[in-house]
Amino acid sequence: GAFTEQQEELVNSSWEAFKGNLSQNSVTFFKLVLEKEPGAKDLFSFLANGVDPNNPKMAAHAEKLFGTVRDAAVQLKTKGEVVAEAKLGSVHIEKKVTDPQFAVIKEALLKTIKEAVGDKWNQELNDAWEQAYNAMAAAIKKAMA
Ligand code: HEM
Ligand code: ISQ
Repeated sequence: GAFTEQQEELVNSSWEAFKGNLSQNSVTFFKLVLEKEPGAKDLFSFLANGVDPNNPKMAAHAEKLFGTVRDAAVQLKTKGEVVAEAKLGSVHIEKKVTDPQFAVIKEALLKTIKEAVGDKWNQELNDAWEQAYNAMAAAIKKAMA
């Protein structure tokens, strides 16, 4: 269905909550990713020695990922569809990213948002992030094809 202004606001406000505690939220996120996908440490050089909260690269990558999903929400609201930059296709081809990995990242992202917003979490908030993620994942896969 259509992506509403209210859904975009839900994503935007929780994106601010995510960034407000970026370091801790990044740790939460990467721990969840590694639990489900231990091989991720071979994809991201800064994970080689486990989750190090003091490594600025970890927070930078998490911010980039969550920010790109937030951008998907903006695109959905303003033009009703999501287009990924060509570079996003080539990066993920080069890293041989698979469909099951897209599902792992989604679950970890949704759980991290839930922790980041605390008692402001609700199903509508979750659905808005999930819709934005699904649309960006589809756009990246299209750019990979
Ligand atoms: C790189 C976003 C899914 C692994 C990137 C970059 C972005 C991004 C923005 C940086 C591209 C650049 O350098 O300009 C996303 C989004 C995803 C997604 C929005 C889902 C909707 C995945 C999945 C995996 C993955 C499922 C596999 C676990 C990687 C890797 C890099 C990368 C390994 C290169 C990191 C580096 O060494 O700099 N992604 N990604 N991505 N992504 Fe994703
Ligand atoms: C996928 N793409 C870009 C950045 C990421 C950070 C953490 C986990 C997965 C990612």
